[in-house]
Amino acid sequence: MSVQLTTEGRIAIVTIDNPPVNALGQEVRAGLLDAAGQLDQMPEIAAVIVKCAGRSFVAGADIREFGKPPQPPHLPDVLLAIENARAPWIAAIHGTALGGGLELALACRFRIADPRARLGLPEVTLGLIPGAGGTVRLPRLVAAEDALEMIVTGKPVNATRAQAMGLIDALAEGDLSEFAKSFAQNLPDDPGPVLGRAPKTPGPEFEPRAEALIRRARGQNSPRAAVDALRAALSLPADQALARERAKFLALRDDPQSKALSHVFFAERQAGRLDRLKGVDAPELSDVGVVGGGTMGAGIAAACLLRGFTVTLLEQTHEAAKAARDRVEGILADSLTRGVLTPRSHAATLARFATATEARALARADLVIEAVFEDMGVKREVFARLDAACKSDAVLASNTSYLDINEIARAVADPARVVGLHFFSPAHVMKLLEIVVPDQVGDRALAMGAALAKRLGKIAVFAGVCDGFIANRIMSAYRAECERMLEAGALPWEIDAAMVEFGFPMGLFRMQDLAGLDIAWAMRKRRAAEGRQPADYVRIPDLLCEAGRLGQKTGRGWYLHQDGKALPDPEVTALIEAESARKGITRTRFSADQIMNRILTTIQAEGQAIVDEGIAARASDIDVVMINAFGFPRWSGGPMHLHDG
Ligand code: T1G
Repeated sequence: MSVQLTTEGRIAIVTIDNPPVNALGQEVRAGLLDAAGQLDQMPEIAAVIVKCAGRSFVAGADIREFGKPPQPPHLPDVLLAIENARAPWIAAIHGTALGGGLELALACRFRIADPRARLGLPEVTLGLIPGAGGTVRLPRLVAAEDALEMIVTGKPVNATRAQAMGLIDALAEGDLSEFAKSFAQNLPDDPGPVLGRAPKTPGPEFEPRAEALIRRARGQNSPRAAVDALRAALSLPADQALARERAKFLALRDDPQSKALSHVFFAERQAGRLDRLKGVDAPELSDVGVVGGGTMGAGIAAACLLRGFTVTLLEQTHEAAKAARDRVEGILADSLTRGVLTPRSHAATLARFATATEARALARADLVIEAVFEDMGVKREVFARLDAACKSDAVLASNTSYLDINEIARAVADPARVVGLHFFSPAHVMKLLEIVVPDQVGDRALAMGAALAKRLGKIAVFAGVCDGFIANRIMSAYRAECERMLEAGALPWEIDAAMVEFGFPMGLFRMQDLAGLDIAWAMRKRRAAEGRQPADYVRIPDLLCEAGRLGQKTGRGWYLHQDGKALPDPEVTALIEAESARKGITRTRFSADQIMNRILTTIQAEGQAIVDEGIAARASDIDVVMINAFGFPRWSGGPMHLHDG
């Protein structure tokens, strides 16, 4: 039974038990409705506690039911029965109350929460809006501006904030169940059903913020629908507002964007799975070593520190170690400024950080991540040193973004302990982590990589060994296609505009100016030296670099950078046109659709090749990589989902 009803004296307890996250599937909805009906016939019951077994309160509707015909009883009806029950219901929340889970709590007369709980309405992240009264009940409990943030951004709030907002009535002290029973025996004055209360009056900040959130949503539909539903909740009688909300919710359920976003939700969880790891326990992981304290190494060290690891960062000299420490402390100071860390947790985090110049300082590390200069000789020398200095079961990882990890692994006695962990810059911000699978890697090293990703809150994708793994290999393919379009008639800002219009946060050339053109230039020169230059090689990027145009850091790259703006540059137009002429190409105009078709076709073809070669385990992994590495619009579902139509 996924819903059990028990009584203790005049208190009834309704327990939801639907692993893994107590989603509100059809059986749970029916169980709740049945319990409400039974309790209305039990006059001896003075109050009802609804709580969940397992690790969390209800995490929402069952996303696996989306795309299927909705089955009765429908959640809004179940919640109305609870809201109008004879005896007041009290939601006892632990873990997370999300989506329909929070809507269930909002339909209760009172809400109490464990201090570590989080409460949110993430429906917009799935291309939906709350569909069971969330947009109508929430602004009857909290300020309109707070309701706006929760509903339109989908970001959860912690229990302390929830209490301050008026979303919950009390923070549980000690055991949640015992606290709930005590609360039920000493109920505050009954404020009546939430729907019977007047909505809060929005302040002057409400509309400007609402419009800003709609603009930030770019091509996604649900944030605008969420704002519209909230505006109705603030101005219409509750029953009319509920009807508006339900109509918008059902329309969004049929919108391709919600199907795409549900696809991404499950794809991101599946990407971190590898059949060979089924049944392999996550190894002990608390002490991390990082070798190399440049931008990547410092970012990786900070990411690990921010998630509670002890970190030792190894550099070659004391000066380099000091510079690395400054970089890491700068990131942690920013976390303190942004409130991610409190002064106390900031001090505790710093206490877990050490730098060193001798490899023996890594003797206790469970995992060591190398992030030194991208040169095979340098990396092999580092791994040989780690092999001697680290404990025998330490996993050794390389952050290399394109060198052959199999060759790196051959530098140690037991290659089974070498894995690739490819972070994206900035490492403490970007969600994606490519776990690269060398030929001789052992399950334990792979499981260590997966455990690290989970602890860092990153999205892991397993990648086979090839040039660029998954993300950079696809990026190289569509970058080459864009460069061919430059020769054929397009201009950088036209290609970037088409990509932004499609939903990318930034176009390819603008992004290259930001990162710097010299990195790719060095790689192209190396490939040329190895005789690996393609026949249809486009010289235009080299011509820019040879002219000293290395991107934003030199004031000129693909764009002219002035006063913080990236401006089309006639000099670049002239350089491109001259190169087309030199190759005897008659330039033609490209529409935004033509540009995006060529980019999408290239991405999809390279993605399919990566799957066919077994570099990626499944097509949806390509979607996960493109969305989380390069900002491919999430609401599209990703290039392979789009291709499947
Ligand atoms: N429905 C179905 N399965 C779910 C689920 C859900 N809502 N949430 C998680 N799972 C599965 C997930 O696929 C995985 O399964 C397992 O649970 C553990 O998840 C009416 C319409 C709750 C914070 O958007 O944010 O309510 O892969 O790996 O990292 O208005 O899951 O093991 O087989 O993520 O500890 C709104 C989505 C729905 C919450 C836990 N709710 N879930 O994170 O574990 S729409 C959400 C999460 C809605 C109402 C509307 C997270 C989590 P498997 P996990 P986790």
